[in-house]
Amino acid sequence: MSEPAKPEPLKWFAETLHAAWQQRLKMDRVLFHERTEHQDLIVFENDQWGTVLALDGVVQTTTADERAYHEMLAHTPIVAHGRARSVCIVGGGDGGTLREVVKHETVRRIVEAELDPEVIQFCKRHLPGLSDGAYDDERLELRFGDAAHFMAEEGEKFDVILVDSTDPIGPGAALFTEAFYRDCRRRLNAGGILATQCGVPAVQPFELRQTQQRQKAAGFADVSFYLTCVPTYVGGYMALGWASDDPTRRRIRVDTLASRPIPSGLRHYTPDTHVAAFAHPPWMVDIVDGR
Ligand code: AG3
Repeated sequence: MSEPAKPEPLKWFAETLHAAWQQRLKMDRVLFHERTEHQDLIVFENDQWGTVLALDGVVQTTTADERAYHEMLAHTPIVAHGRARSVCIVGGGDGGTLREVVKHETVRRIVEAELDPEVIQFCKRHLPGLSDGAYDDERLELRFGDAAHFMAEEGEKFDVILVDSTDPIGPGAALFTEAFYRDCRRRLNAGGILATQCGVPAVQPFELRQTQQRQKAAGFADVSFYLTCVPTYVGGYMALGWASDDPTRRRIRVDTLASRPIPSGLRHYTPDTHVAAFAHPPWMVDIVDGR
């Protein structure tokens, strides 16, 4: 009698982001795994979260929960601005942020500064729903290479700058410095808004505290943050930094927001979730104030 075939051992992706807490996702099928010149990229399928993209051992996005991140990162500042014509996306090579930005017809020009051209290529191929054709948009100009260098150039100004970065480990660290925020401020038009990925406060309190301090040090008159919740960014709320020289942009009333053009078919962003995102639990205020 022949031996029954042994079941394949289960393969798990174990995230390496936190020292004392780890999430694991079963890799039902690996679609792509490569070490590029810049980073280790993997895309796999998972029954719970759909297609998962991880860079250097950290989950960057999943097709099941990415809207909570991309919609809030993009629409909150664009709708608060009210007449954004030019938007710069720093990072964001998976195309999710770009997909949301192109939904705004008032936006005439989009520049995306991405380190790694390979990320865009393989995301288009393996996670096509993330960019959903947005890389073909005529308003877009792609700039490859170090986005911190790009921001440091003397160049055009934008109404909104969205920093869709990794955490401040490896190449992403340059996008969390005071110098970088200073350059962003210089590259904003009057009334412009900078929004930045600032980590999950419960497990990365230093990331929120430091980015708030540095954005203030960079000279912005109004520095704050807003919240979303992305299940595969473990630890609860995720913080998105908000910096502008115009404090009124952060305090737009819900009915004013609702009277503005808002793309249809959104799954997470509404004028109500926009306003609610600026409600800060006291423990987060303490993190920012260093208590
Ligand atoms: N970049 C943000 C990843 C944050 C991971 N951090 C964490 N889980 N604490 C996402 C890129 C999506 N376009």
